[in-house]
Amino acid sequence: MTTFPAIDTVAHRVLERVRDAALTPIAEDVIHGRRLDAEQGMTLFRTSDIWTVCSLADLVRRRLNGDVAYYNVNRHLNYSNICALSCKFCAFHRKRDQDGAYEYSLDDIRDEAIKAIDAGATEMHIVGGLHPWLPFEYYLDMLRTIRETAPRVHIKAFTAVEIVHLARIAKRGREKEEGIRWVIRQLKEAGLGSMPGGGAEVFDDRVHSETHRGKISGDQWLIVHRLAHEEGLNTNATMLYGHVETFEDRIRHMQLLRQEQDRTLLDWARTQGACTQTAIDHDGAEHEAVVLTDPATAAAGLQPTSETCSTGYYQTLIPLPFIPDDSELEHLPGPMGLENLRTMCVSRLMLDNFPHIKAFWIMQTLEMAQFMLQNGADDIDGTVVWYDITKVDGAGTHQEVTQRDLQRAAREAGFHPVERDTLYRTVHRDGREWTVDED
Ligand code: V47
Repeated sequence: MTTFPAIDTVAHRVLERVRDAALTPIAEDVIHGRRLDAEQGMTLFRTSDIWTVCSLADLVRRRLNGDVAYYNVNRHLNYSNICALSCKFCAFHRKRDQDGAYEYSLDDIRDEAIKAIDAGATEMHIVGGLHPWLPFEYYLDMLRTIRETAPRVHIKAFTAVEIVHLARIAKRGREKEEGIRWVIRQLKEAGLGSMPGGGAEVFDDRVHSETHRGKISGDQWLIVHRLAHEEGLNTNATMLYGHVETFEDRIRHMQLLRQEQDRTLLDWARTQGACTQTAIDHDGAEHEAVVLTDPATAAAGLQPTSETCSTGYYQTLIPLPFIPDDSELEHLPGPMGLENLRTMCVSRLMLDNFPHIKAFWIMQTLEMAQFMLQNGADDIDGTVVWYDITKVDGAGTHQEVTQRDLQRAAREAGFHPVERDTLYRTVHRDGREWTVDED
């Protein structure tokens, strides 16, 4: 593994080699840890000087996470593809009487939990469609079954839209915050450990009505995550890009997430002494921002952990490139490699209060995810095994890589592979046995 030069030296070199003069003030802001605004985000999307964009993202990524590349040993479980919605970008959903429709029984779920233990998995990542008939008890029983069968495996489950659906079927009212909070508490008591970032798509009304009408709005998605944080659960966020949205939509999506994380982390930042700055909201108002990418904050290793933060928070953003195959939007081309790379970089640069940015290898391909480790991403997700939601280039449902594959990908990219658990604690492994570094 080659040694990466000191960050100051790199910053200096980046500044010397900027080819697009519009990027010079942005580079200076990034180097000094100043928050970037929407216009600067747009410049990063439009410039032809991709080298500078990549170099700046890499600088920030190394400042926050050094030479570590995270992966995990997990199993994704998509318990049912039957869905009341018909989002146009989604090739996963089926109606109940349609070919290929399925739902897992509790016995199937128990078998999956046993397989997770046998594989030494630390996490089960569970999401499914909005099933019109399964009762609320099914979801609680699912969690309890896994808890009983595999007590040490972390359950990361249910996107915000599923939580709202559960509030509705539990007759707690889908619009009401108390109902959603009640659902989150019930799920937590049954074994839920955190929430994945799915279903955020792009927070924009036009995109919502063109591609996923009927699904919860961006505002509702953000509220569910806010409530989950208040209930002590860490969550992730996604951005599904490369279909009908604009660059402006992507930047606004990032700004809204960044603003929410400011709210969530402000108390933590004040007590820990992390950098805060005055920032302008997406709608023009001023607020106090938490900037983890500030050089002093990053050098002090100040990142939220479950020990130091009294609430949950966003851990990672996962930019998801739209995969058109078999969806109603199949006529759209979907983003290509450079677009994916740039979006990863811009995400890293804009989301200065997210500790991690993930390149989900299933959607990016392992080859691109490896490259993205050098361009903003510090995590490539896990062994996965079965994945039903998207299939790149005709892949089947079995989409598995070994730990060795993930470690090799990280090493080849010049990083030190570190197995993490869902909460980004280091895992020490001996075959299928593992322990975790407590915070
Ligand atoms: O919610 C659906 C998206 C998401 C397509 O939190 C599509 O750690 C691209 O959220 N092309 C599921 N994307 C995946 C997801 C995820 C993945 C890995 C890690 C984490 C995490 C979360 O995939 C869905 C939807 O937004 N999606 N169809 C498509 N055709």
